[in-house]
Amino acid sequence: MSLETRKTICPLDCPDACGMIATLENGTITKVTGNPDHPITQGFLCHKVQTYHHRVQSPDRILHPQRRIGKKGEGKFEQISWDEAWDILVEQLTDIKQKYGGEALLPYSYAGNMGLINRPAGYPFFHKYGASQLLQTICSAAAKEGWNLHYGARPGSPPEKAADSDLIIAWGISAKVTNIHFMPFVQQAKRRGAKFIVIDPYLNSTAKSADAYYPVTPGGDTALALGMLKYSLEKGLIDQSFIEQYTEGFEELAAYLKAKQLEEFAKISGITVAQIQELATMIGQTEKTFIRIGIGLTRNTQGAMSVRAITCFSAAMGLFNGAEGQGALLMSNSFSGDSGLLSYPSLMTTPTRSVNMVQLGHALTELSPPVKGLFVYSSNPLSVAPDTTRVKAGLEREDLFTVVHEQFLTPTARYADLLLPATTSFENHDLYIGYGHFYMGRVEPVIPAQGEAVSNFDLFQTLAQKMGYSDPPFLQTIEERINNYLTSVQELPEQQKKESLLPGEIVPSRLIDTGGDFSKFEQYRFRFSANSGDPNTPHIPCLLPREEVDDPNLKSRYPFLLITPPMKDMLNSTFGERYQDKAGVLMIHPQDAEAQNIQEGMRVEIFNGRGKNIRTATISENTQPGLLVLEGIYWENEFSQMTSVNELTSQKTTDLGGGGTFHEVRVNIRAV
Ligand SMILES: Nc1nc2c(c(=O)[nH]1)N[C@H]1C(S)=C(S)[C@@H](COP(=O)(O)OP(=O)(O)OC[C@H]3O[C@@H](n4cnc5c(=O)[nH]c(N)nc54)[C@H](O)[C@@H]3O)O[C@H]1N2
Ligand SMILES: Nc1nc2c(c(=O)[nH]1)N[C@H]1C(S)=C(S)[C@@H](COP(=O)(O)OP(=O)(O)OC[C@H]3O[C@@H](n4cnc5c(=O)[nH]c(N)nc54)[C@H](O)[C@@H]3O)O[C@H]1N2
Ligand SMILES: [Mo]
Repeated sequence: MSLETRKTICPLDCPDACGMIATLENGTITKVTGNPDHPITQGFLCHKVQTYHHRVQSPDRILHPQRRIGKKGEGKFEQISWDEAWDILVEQLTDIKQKYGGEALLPYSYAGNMGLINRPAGYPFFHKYGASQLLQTICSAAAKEGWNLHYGARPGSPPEKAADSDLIIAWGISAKVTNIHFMPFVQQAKRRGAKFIVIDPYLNSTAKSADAYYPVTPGGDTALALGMLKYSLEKGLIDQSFIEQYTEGFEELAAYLKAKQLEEFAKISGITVAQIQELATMIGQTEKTFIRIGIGLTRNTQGAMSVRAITCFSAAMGLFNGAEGQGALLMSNSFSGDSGLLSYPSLMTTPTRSVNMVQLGHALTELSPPVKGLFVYSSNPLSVAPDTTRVKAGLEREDLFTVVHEQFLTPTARYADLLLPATTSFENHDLYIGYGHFYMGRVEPVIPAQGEAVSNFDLFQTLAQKMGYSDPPFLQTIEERINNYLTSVQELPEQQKKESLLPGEIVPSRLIDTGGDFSKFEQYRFRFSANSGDPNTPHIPCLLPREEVDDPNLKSRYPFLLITPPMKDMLNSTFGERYQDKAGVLMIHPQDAEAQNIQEGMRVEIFNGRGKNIRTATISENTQPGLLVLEGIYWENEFSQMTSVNELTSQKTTDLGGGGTFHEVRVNIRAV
């Protein structure tokens, strides 16, 4: 028997981007474990990825090109050869372009595979073709805009710093679910006596392990951060010398805070005045404070504002001296290679229209001139995009040509006219970085491509050639694209910059040494200048109403607030294939359950004007009265009566960045 191990990296959309070791027995992967040499992975993997090889080698994988033979959505296909698939693609794409123009084709992709090369691999092709451009805003766009407005594009603090902290705050992040490799640093700090605090609308699994938990109202973080800052200002807890030395524009914010009552901030945040005072005092008195900011708190119509308020609060408290145990981490921003060397925007001869991916429902049903071709890869929009009733109405259109490049028969894939087999990351060459840490790694295939599956890179290189495109980017091999890109990555250690990163290697960003020290960057701006952004954006963080939650009409019809955070054993809708016999759980407070006559284990319909989702009730004090929690993006299945969570969410976007508002939803419920 031949036994060998190979190093790879987890491709999933998670801050941790773990180093993995795959064990092969006679060419079959029998085990995957965490790479002990990866400084963040530290030898362990999350529960869902410990069996990642079962997904890679699953008998349910799509391994051959297929053509639809049933009705759209029925999921009936017949196997065809790649030659036939290429013929259909070239014919349809040429026809769409000739009849309606390039913009009638809409590419739709996100982060099924975070590989730096494979993730944007379709871009050169779609630029050359002249397709509509997809604004990839669904996840972190609001977080990024909120951070950059005052900070500039500077990195976050390395997570390792939290190990030396005396106070760690997980703010809008369920680290035990979505960033578990942050937790060992928390545990290390706790062993030294540090306190761990969670700020979240519900008592999630991370909050259960915290020393204190503050149940903020969804979207109430701006009020909480500003309330704390007002109190700190009054009590002299702010860091005056840091403000003078490294920041500008504090006066306007201070004047705004002075003119308001603490009670107003308390009411909007859902946190009592006493708790605001307690939390602000604790932070003010603990020099080594580390704030881990989540993307979760940005998924509402004041989401970027929340990030702005939290970063302004952090800066005023002087959390950025670069001192030991001190800092804030939203996203690491630890490598900044030239993305043009991956996406080649220069191939676009005339600028084409942009479509926000959050508004796919609108794009497929109302956009004019209409979308005639949809090319989906590395995403499952019928599960993950908001307002999926509209998405489905679009996918059902007989005059829409839909291509889906996938590993599994997802709800979206069932609507494909042409279904193409995608490799998994274990079959690819690629580069990975983690958005919650400061390391980059390179991988080569662990196993050969399964069946007739092709990587995103190979799909689009071949398609370009079939379409007769011969520009240099379409002639590159994957190694050439990787090495070419690496030359542009300034943050690589000198040796790798000169000699290129080797497969299996994991290296730190040079930015890790800055450790979140603000003196190394430009001034921090409490007041951003209107010249540098949208004139409607307030210059300082401030209280504004939220579109759906504060709408009086919706309030009377849909009395419950809903948030839709991740489930531990799924990654967005990835692994949905494992849970096709589950509708998922609705978490409801005992008071609400009683008022609505809902008992534990009952089937409940959660509904609003957009759609519905059927789930099983679990009655729990872990949520607040009036707040429902639906964890997990389960695929629509017979147990949920073919409904799914994103029928309930809206196409409204965040205040900045055009992001998704998945945690700002009004609904009602009834037992079914
Ligand atoms: N197991 C698992 N891990 C994942 C994912 C997954 O689906 N499953 N998804 C991955 C992806 S793509 C991403 S972007 C990250 C996201 O990971 P996070 O940054 O953790 O963001 P969310 O998971 O959306 O929400 C985190 C927490 O924010 C809370 N929250 C919601 N609204 C608010 C609010 O207004 N204020 C505050 N303070 N908290 C709020 C939610 O209740 C939840 O507990 O996780 C990644 N990791
Ligand atoms: N209600 C609600 N909705 C949400 C969220 C939420 O918190 N609540 N979170 C949002 C967030 S943060 C995000 S990032 C989005 C995520 O949205 P998506 O990026 O669409 O995420 P996934 O559901 O993981 O779907 C990825 C798909 O890509 C496929 N895939 C994996 N690797 C490859 C590959 O190499 N090539 C190809 N062609 N396919 C591949 C997988 O099989 C999977 O079906 O969802 C958003 N939707
Ligand atoms: Mo995400």
